[in-house]
Amino acid sequence: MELPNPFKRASTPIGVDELLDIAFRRAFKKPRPVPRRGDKTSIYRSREISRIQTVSDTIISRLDKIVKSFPSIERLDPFYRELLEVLIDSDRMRHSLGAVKWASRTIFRISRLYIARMRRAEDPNRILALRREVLGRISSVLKRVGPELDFLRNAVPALKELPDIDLTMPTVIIAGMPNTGKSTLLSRLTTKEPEIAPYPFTTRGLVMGHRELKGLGRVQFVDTPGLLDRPLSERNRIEMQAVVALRHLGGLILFVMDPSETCGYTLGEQISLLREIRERFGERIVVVVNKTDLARDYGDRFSETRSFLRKEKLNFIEVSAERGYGIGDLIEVIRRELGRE
Ligand SMILES: Nc1nc2c(ncn2[C@@H]2O[C@H](COP(=O)(O)OP(=O)(O)O)[C@@H](O)[C@H]2O)c(=O)[nH]1
Ligand SMILES: [Mg+2]
Repeated sequence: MELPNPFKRASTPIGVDELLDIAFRRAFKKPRPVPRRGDKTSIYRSREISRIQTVSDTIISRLDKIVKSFPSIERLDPFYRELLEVLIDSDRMRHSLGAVKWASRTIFRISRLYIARMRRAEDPNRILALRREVLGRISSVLKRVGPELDFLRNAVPALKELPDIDLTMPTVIIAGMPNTGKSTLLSRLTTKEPEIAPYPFTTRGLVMGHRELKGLGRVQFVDTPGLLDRPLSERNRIEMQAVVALRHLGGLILFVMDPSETCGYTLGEQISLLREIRERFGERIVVVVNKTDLARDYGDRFSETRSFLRKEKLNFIEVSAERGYGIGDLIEVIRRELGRE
């Protein structure tokens, strides 16, 4: 089953000041022509009413476009719904979209109310006063939802970048502590260009790469920054859901270890994450002992790692993702493991 990213078409809001600027410029710099019929006051009135309409139509259509461009969270596939919970605060997202909807409705209501009042007004000063008042009220409604628009503006780019997942495609999930070499390995194994901080907003997410494997066809490789690179016991309930969501993908886990500890984490810390992931994801794990190019400098820790992995009867392979050593063998192991379905 193909699961295209449901947020691909989500529209990124602009800031409140920018939106007001666009709406006011349209109304005042390039006003719609109004029929030059009737007395001076009615021409004046039509012009001012037309300005209110331009401002409110412009703002409302922008706000509605944002709301409509989001998929309904309730109807998302559970995989994306669970992922959303960790990538951003989905309650906050729901709240923000609700606030934007509220602003659109309120601006519609206020402008209608004032237009009716202006139609009844006979005195040009009164018409002008009403026009000023309604524009003030429209601005203040919009400013009230400024923080919500800002939240969405930050959230949307990360969501749009979520990969399309295919639940039927053979999948390899890459896990391991930060800086052990997961991204480097992903780009070695697939056509994926190495990505630097792909998610500036959340630092969490999924990075995908693909590769054809003989006998298996296209295989998807998923790097999981911020998801499978910290002790699971430090996760809250919602974060655990996302880890669980990854299990929907099934497949094989590559657990990357860095015995040199140049990643900044001790072997002990790496092993305890490995244990947790093994408990959650079962036995289909291949441990990738990375940075073998540093094995000469850190021989003891490489030996310690090997004897631990043998003792635990874990399937492992030694590589240097950076230099490309052992990658061909790793691909063979992956092919064999995935072929054992
Ligand atoms: N010496 C050495 N460094 C590596 C190797 N693989 C990755 N690195 C380095 O380790 C650091 C973290 O790598 P990265 O792929 O970003 O790790 P990630 O945080 O697990 O995705 C980078 O500076 C890489 O250049 C390797 O095989 N040998
Ligand atoms: Mg990385």
